[in-house]
Amino acid sequence: GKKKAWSWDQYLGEKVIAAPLRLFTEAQSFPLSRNGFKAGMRLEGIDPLHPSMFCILSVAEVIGYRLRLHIDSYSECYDFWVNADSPDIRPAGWCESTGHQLHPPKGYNESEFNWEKYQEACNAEAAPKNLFKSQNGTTSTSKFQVGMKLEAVDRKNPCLVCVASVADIVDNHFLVHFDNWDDTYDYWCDASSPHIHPVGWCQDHGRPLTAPQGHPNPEHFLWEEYLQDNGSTAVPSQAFCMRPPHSFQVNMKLEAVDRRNPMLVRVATVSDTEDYRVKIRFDGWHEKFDFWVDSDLPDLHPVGWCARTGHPLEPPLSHAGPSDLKSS
Ligand code: MLY
Repeated sequence: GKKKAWSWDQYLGEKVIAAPLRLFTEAQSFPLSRNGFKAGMRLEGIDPLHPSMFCILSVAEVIGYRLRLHIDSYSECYDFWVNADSPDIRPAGWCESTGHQLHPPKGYNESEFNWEKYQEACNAEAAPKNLFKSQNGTTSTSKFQVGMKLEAVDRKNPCLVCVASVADIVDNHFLVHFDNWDDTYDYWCDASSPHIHPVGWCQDHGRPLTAPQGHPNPEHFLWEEYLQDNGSTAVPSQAFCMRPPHSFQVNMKLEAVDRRNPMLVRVATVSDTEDYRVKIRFDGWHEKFDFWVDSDLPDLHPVGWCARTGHPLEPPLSHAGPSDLKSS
C-alpha cells in the first residue's frame, strides 16, 4: 500500500509526550507574525563567529520562519541560519543611528561606507524596517554599563569562570568580553543569564577564577588591585538576577535544528537535563550524537512549530530493514 507521511499525531501517545509550550521562551515558541524577508534583501547583523562585530548581511534563502544569512563579500561557508525575529539582525542604518561600528564588506572603507550607494552598486534593496521584530529599548533601567567588570563562564571552555567586561549594550542585552582575549569567546546575554556573576563570586563559592590573559600573577589575581589599576568598576551585584532553572524533563519531545546541517529541523527528545541545559537526541539517531545546549537556545521549538511556520520537519531516522519493506 501507499506509505503514510510521518506525523506527530500518530507518534505522540501515552508514553511519548511533547514538551509543554510553557517551557519554551518567546523566541522558541510559535511566532505571531509572518517571515517577510525575501532572498536578496540587505540588512545589518552580528557575525556569529565574531559576536562583537556588526556586518552587512544578505538574505540568501528563506524557509518558513527561518533565514539563511550571508556575510557580504565573505565565503558562503560563513552563512548562518536565524529565526526571522532574531535580535541579532537589524535594519540598514541601525549601526549608524545607535553608535555601533559597522564592518563593511571587503573593499569598502569603514568611514566612507554609504548604504544608499551600496544598494545601488549591488542592485539590491534593504530589508524594510517593519520586517524586524520591534525591540523594546529598555536600556536605561539596566545597571550594566560598558567597561564594568564581572566574572563570567567561558562558554567555549565551560569549566572556566573568568575575568570579564561588559563590552557593548543593545536594548536589554550586553556583550560579555574576556579581558585580554580576542572576541571569538564573546557572547551576548541579559541580566538573567546563569553564566555571569558579580565580582567576588568565585571566591565566595570556593572556585578558581581565571585571570586575564598575560596577567603577571594569575594564581594570585586580586580584584581590588585590578580594578584600581584599570580605573574600572564592578557591575553592582544587585544588577544580576539569575533566572530559575528550566523545567524540561527527560523523554520530552520537541523540534530542534541540526547543528551539523542547520538547514534541517528534526524530531528530537530531551535525553538528559541540567539546571540550565538540556541534552538533545535526534529520534532514531545513536546516543553518541547527543549534544548539550542551553535550554533557551532559539533553535529549540515546541512540537508543531515546523508545521505552523511552513518549515519541513525531518522525521525520526528509521531503522527499517528489508523485512520492514514487505509489511505496511
Ligand atoms: N587553552 C584554551 C583556553 C582558552 C580560554 C579563553 N578564555 C579564558 C576566554 C585556548 O587557548 O583555546
